[in-house]
Amino acid sequence: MVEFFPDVPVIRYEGAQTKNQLAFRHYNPDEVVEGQKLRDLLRFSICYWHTFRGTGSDPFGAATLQRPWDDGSNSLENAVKRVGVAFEFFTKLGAPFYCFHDRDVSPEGSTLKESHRLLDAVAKALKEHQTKTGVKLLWGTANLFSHPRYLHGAATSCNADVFAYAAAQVKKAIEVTHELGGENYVFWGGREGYMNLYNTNMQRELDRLARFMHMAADHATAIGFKGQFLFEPKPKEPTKHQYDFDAAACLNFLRAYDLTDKVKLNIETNHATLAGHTMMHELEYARIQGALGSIDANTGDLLLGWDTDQFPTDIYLTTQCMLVILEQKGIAPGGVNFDAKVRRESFEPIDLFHAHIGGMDAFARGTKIAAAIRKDGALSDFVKKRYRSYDEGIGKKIEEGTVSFADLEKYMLEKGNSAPNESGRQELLENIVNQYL
Ligand code: XLS
Ligand code: NI
Ligand code: NI
Repeated sequence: MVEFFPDVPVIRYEGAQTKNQLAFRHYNPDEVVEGQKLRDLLRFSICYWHTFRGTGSDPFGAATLQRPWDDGSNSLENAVKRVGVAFEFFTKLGAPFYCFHDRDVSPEGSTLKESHRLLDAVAKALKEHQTKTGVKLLWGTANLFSHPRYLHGAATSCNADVFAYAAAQVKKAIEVTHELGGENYVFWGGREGYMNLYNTNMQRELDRLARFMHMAADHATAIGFKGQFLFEPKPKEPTKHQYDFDAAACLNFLRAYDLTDKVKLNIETNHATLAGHTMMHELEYARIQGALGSIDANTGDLLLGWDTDQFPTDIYLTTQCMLVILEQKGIAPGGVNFDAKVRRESFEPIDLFHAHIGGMDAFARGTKIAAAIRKDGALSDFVKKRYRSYDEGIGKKIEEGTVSFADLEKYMLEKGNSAPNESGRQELLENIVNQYL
């Protein structure tokens, strides 16, 4: 068998002291944290688009990531060859899952029929490699944003034929995801938003987006696909405003259109920060509503301010993610998908390994730190105590909904004044978190 990364061995856990840069220092897949092996808790996934189709081009410059295995063509042969490269990569990294868009694994044909045929051919190769390696599909999705036909959007396009085309593409993508045993299916809006409200009927666009999702859910039921549907928030880019702006906007949309029992959220760090939130905020907001389905692990650059999709190496970030994820006992059937790309300056294939090793180690480390904080109740004890006035007396009655404004007025007139406040202790808690890092 041809090896595409002949100089890279299978990446193993060697512990924090190792000098080997092609080893894990913190990610030991068999290590048990809060009753689960890290492998099962983190469910790492590699994304096909950045890792195997990323070119390093940016608005100012051409591709820099010329891969030795890729002839740069759009041929089926080239696409099938890439599958072999991808599975060698997944296997060497020990990543249990991967994700793709239809058009990153297989080329767009000159007709829809041809595109379907090409996707089927590549899916066959994907399935063979899945069977051979045991690597599984975390989620599939459809690219409804690259082709010029989607310039006004897909499900929200003003052109009904484009809606129909997108529906046909998603129907096929769900079928292929099902065929490959995919555990989830993602909707990321791409161009589902607007550039200018003067030419936009927002009501019709939102109605169409909801109709599209209901049709997708109906099709999943019809073919027996039981995977989880995920909606991925992103506030802007490429459009000025995307309808899937943030977790709160997505949940409002899902609730308004009766989709909450069919669709959960896939939360991405760089999208959270583009929306002016922290990742922890977005995760926590989704979690408390029972909607945290999966994460796209990456990070942005706060000085650049666009969706740079960098690999997550910040231990505070991964600790905060894992505080939320451990609180809901893991992320399955979702996972931690590295929707991240190497910089255009990091153009050698080996950089793909360094990038993923760093991300996996950062998450493993964040997991252990978060578990230690949780074990000691270092934050939760404080928070519990902070809200204790609602555990009894008048607070309890407020929570139970058994008092009215009139009752509270009477209570306060009798009491005269509210109990004194206590310190929020933010600085102390920040110090405490640092003690675990
Ligand atoms: C782009 C999105 C995309 C989705 C899948 O910003 O993150 O990659 O994850 O369509
Ligand atoms: Ni993403
Ligand atoms: Ni992104």
